[in-house]
Amino acid sequence: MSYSLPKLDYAYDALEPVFDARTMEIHHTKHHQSYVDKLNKALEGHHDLAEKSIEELMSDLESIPEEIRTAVRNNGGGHLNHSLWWTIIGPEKGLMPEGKLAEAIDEAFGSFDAFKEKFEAAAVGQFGSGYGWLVKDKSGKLVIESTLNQGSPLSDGKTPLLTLDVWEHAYYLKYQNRRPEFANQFWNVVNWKKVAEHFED
Ligand code: MN3
Repeated sequence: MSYSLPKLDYAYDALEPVFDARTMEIHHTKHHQSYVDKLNKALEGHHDLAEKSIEELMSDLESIPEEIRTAVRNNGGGHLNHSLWWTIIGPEKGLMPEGKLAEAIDEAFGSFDAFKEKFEAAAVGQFGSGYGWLVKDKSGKLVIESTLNQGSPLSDGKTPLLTLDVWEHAYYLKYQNRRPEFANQFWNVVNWKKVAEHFED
């Protein structure tokens, strides 16, 4: 068994004008594919590990043999993080959190606007490449954090709900150095229905 690139539920141009089609296509078919290929390569000869789901693999990095652990952390993280990323964005514009998720956001951050401000600050402020996150911690509390490179909160025992990829490959063609504008535009394409599913899991 080996890992494979997930299909998207929408066309590459479906998120225009927020995310341009060219960026979406390169991001999916080149960047994400490359993480999948390098992960499969790293796991050649480790069939027991390659049988695991990507979530299982990344939630127990300590059990990965040391000689391939860095490759799995980087490329398994790349596969896991992008697999989540494609699901929490979508063509339905202007969605908002609802129900229990909306209540939990208000409770943790005071308001939806306060949450957005804090999340954007975490994502925009991540030095170099990485991600901003909304996660559910072990006690079920909502927390905002950022990770470097392809680090995943799942490897720290947290449940990722929402993420913003702030690697330059995610925005440079359209936004160049304007990461704050990209982060602000991101809210227009968040698929809050999917975020709620991850929250309720
Ligand atoms: Mn990316």
